[in-house]
Amino acid sequence: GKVRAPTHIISTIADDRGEEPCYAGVPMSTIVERGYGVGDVISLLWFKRSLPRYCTQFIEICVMLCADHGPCVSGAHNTIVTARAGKDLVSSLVSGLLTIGPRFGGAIDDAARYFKDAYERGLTPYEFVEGMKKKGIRVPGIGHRIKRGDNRDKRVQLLQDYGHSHFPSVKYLEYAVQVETYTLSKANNLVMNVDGAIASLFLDLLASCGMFTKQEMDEIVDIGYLNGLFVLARAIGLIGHTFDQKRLKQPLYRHPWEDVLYTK
Ligand code: Q5B
Repeated sequence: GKVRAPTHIISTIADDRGEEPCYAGVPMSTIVERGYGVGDVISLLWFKRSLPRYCTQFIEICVMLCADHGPCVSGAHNTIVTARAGKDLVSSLVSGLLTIGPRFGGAIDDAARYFKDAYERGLTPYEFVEGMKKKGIRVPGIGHRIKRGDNRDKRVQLLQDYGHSHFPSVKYLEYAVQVETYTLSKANNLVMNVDGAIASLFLDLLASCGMFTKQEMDEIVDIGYLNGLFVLARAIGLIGHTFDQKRLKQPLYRHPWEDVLYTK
């Protein structure tokens, strides 16, 4: 009889065997005919379901807002130096992507984990922030090198406005704002940053859109899907920086001696 050989790979998100590829069971022709956007494709390939338009639009806004933040940030700097060393597109791109982590752009997952845990345990912002300080952990999603209480990040404002006008509930965002109010009372640079805004609003999306069980939400936060938004978005800018340097025929970068403190 027919005996199925054991497979070496299990895959549940995409199928390329038929006439056209399917993302989470949705054929490519449907994706094109219905005018789906990149937010819909992310919702199919990452979350394995079609999310309501206000959710996919939120995903697209995150991608657009995080696509680039100028040449001076860690990722763009690495990409520019690599492109100027004559390396190819992929090398320039990954050298920038590799800087994404707990300090730069990759604080979204930890912000979601800590905000969710603190909210569920009913911690006041004071208890949460001071508890983190005792553990020697910086609050992820809080703090910025150039943004201040009197020079807020417009991207954070745009995300908050979208959540307030489209989401059924913004309880996690409201908690994060209370945390920010407390951290700002300690230091003017401790604003909610773009990672913190995406983290708290994504918790609200997961909790209130009616498409995820509590167990699914916990798994998404545990696995850590949300840094993927920044990685995906910033790749757009890093590719742009690579082309920019090549177009400008920029020479090999060498950091000036005057800007180094040589000491023993
Ligand atoms: N302090 C972001 O630090 C930064 C504190 C804190 C408690 C905090 C820092 C941090 C958490 C990680 C995070 C995402 C490293 C940032 C991004 C994308 C970007 C980037 C761009 C883009 C900045 C001064 C004093 C010290 C610290 C205390 C600082 N942060 N305390 N919780 N979170 N945040 N990252 O300015 O007593 O003097 O020792 O790690 O959310 O990456 O545009 O650049 O789109 O590309 O270097 O927006 O906040 O501050 O290190 O001089 O600290 O504040 O303990 O206190 P800074 P420092 P003390 S968004």
